[in-house]
Amino acid sequence: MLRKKILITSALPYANGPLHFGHLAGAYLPGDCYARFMRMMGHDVLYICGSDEHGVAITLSAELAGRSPKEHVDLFHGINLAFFQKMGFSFDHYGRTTWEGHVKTTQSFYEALKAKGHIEAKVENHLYSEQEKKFLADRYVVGTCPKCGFEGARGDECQKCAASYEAVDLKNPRSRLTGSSLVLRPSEHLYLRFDHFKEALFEWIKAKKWKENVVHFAMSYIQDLKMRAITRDSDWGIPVPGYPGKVFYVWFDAPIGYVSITQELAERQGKPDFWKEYWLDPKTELVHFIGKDNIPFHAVFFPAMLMGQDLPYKLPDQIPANEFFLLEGRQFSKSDGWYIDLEDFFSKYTPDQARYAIAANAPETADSEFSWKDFQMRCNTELLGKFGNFVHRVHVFAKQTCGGVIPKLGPLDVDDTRFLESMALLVDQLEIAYSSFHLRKATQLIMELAQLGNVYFDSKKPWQLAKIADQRQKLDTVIHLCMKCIQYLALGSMPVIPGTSQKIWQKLGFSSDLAKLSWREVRAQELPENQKLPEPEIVFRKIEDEEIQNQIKKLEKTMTEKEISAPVATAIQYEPLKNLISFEDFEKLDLRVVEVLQAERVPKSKKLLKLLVDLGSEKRTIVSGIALSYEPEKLIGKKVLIVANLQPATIMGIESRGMVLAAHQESSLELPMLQTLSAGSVVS
Ligand code: B3M
Ligand code: ZN
Repeated sequence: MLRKKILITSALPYANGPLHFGHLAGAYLPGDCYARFMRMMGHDVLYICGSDEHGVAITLSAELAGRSPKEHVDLFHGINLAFFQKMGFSFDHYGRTTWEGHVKTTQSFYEALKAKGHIEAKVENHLYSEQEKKFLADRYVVGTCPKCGFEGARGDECQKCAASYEAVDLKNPRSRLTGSSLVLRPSEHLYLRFDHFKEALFEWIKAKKWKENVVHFAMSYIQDLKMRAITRDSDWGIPVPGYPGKVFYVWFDAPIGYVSITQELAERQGKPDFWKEYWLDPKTELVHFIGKDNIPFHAVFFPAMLMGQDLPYKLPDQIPANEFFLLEGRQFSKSDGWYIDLEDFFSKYTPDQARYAIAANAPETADSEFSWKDFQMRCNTELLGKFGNFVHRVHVFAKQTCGGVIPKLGPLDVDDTRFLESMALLVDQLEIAYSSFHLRKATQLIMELAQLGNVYFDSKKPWQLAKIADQRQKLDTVIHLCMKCIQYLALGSMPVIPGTSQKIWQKLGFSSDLAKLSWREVRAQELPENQKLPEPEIVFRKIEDEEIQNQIKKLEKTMTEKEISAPVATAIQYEPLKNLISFEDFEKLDLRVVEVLQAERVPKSKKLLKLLVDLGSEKRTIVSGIALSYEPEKLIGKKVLIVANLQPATIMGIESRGMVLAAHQESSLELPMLQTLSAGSVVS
């Protein structure tokens, strides 16, 4: 068999928050299973992944969390790496794009593109915050939707009418963090002439036998391929040579991370040129595992960047892109409480149970989901009921009736031969499934193999044979063949449930590390007769209904407690009207006009402003949750309304005496203001 060089990548996750099962199903678990299988097939596999640590998604959430970007990515790089380790991932290297060597590689990609005339500078208007003294990226901007007039519209698309636009098209654009209004300012940016690669990309993709959705997506992108800005105004990212204050756009540097992470590995191994053996060898097979939202970057933009290099970089050979993986029908979302607490999960269940349940539902052709009931079924009916029980009953039987060793294989009858042939056929099919990225199919085949073993065992009734003296040879043969089935189960399940597969391999009396053995050799290997068997042990435990109900209850509680984010284009949700009150009740309220004398942000709070207000007769401090909509300076001298006779309350250590009245609609907020009357006027 030809030994191939296979360079496998899984999309570099943003070090921006904890990863969850939803991520694993698309770009990660399929990649790990493929890498594990290909290694066992004897190929020279290099599996690369790491943290994507630049970009606006990082700076924005770092800012919201009150951390520096560096602190933020350090934190989540650590958390995500630990998660991958817990889940048994077999990356050859899990690097990060803040590695210092990544700067040089990214800049050299740029220099090569520039030298070949693929880079162009262009001046355009961008949104600038005079208060923050910087240009703001889309995600930092809110404003009024140019289509529907919704006032709290995001910088790139309107969450109310789903229109998508450029941030500069928003009316009344404001900073999402400070509320300050923004102005248009010209700024020069560098553009990569992707259009130069249109023909080459077209010819290249045409010859590819990729998944239909990938080809389709890529081709439609190419039709309208334009130049795209590859620089941003920011101080967090890879500096653009000769352009102070600018960094490369995260999607420019992130895929180059695949290369630089390989380079870092090479350096660590003391063979600095080792990376070239993969990236620059035309015989390497390059496989990118990604989620469907990353298709254009891996099938079009990054290949164009590679085509524009002097070095003969490998272009991807396969891009197995998967769909999305939901939790009980909704997107995983920690902030909405719609998630699985992983610490709790791993205190009860094993990584292999999770790997199997995710693989069995892998979102290969359509979105799929993790559901607790399905998880229970996969674990109880399949892993335990079919797989675990078979292994266990055969083992216990061999211990009790075959002297605790692998019994001898005697002459075969028709059933035995058929059993052997059917097993071999399933192993063949498993090879095909793993090689062709059909992980779901692989899990089905594993269960078919286990079921085949169960049916054979039952039909041979070894417990009856054991009672008849002259059936010894027959009995030994049956148990030997059942152990053969366990051997195949260990082999066939290694890529998906490596921990369990190693365990059952050892239960056959082997001490070798199965993952390091050759698939073909293990497959062809005769079971060593009389090999001593260790003590039997249960590999999967039953999951009780109650546990699952508790998990579902936890989620349902979230549903009722939290308002789960409504679908995009729904109508305004009006607050229900409150119960009637008497005039006397109303008269109890003391509403006043006050003038704002001072206003400042409350430290460590994004929402709160501390106001000093004048009621005419006295001055007071009021803490008000309006900082997302009003910048403090803009309020000074303004006359707003307050409830003056509300009991004082201490908010973030500040005594607040009164409450500012504000009108709300979804995430927008506006203060009613008076023009003529003076402070102290009564509202009734
Ligand atoms: N970090 C986006 C994502 O996690 C991005 C992938 C980079 S792959 C080079 O979906
Ligand atoms: Zn809109």
